[in-house]
Amino acid sequence: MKNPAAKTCPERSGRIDIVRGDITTLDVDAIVNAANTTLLGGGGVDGAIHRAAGRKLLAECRTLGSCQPGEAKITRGYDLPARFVIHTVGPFWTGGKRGEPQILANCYRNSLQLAVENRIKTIAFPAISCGAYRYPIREATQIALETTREFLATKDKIDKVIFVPWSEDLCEAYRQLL
Ligand code: AR6
Repeated sequence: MKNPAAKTCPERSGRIDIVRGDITTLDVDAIVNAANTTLLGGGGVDGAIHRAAGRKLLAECRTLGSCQPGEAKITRGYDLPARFVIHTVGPFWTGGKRGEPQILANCYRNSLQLAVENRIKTIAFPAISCGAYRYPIREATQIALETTREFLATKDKIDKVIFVPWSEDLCEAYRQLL
């Protein structure tokens, strides 16, 4: 991985791994993008994924139309090591009373469901909504892990889910929950 901190935060629990680093470098079947409703790129992990995947990703995204918060859509990975990108739109945090927890849980559930439908066995998630959308880290990581564990408990089609924290704070939050 390009991030020098990538060697820290390796943690494992059953089919869930935590690997700190740059999600665009991961050789997995699919990486998840924390996108916005236009699906036409942005900053943060969205910008990094579009830069690494190349212009063809944007071209395919233009064919998809918009994506509502909590929904997920899939494209190819183009120049990424990952074969697919699953684009989902997290909630913007405004205090937690506007359905943010349910929307965030839907991001994970719908992304995992799309993975199963596309025979994806390994999938990596960034910390959806934990950057520009300002979701509190502790609450967000709890929803990420709970929703994923519930999903994996009922479906055995996915071999590995990797959470990819970018910061030490996120890394620590996942580690404590595992
Ligand atoms: N690999 C892994 N995680 C990363 C990477 C990377 N290469 N780059 C950033 N992160 P954000 P959001 C972390 O802002 O909060 C975009 O402009 C980052 O540190 O990317 O869902 C979209 O277009 C943070 O912990 O996504 C939307 O407009 C996490 O990824 C908006 O931002 C998510 O931060 C979405 O905001």
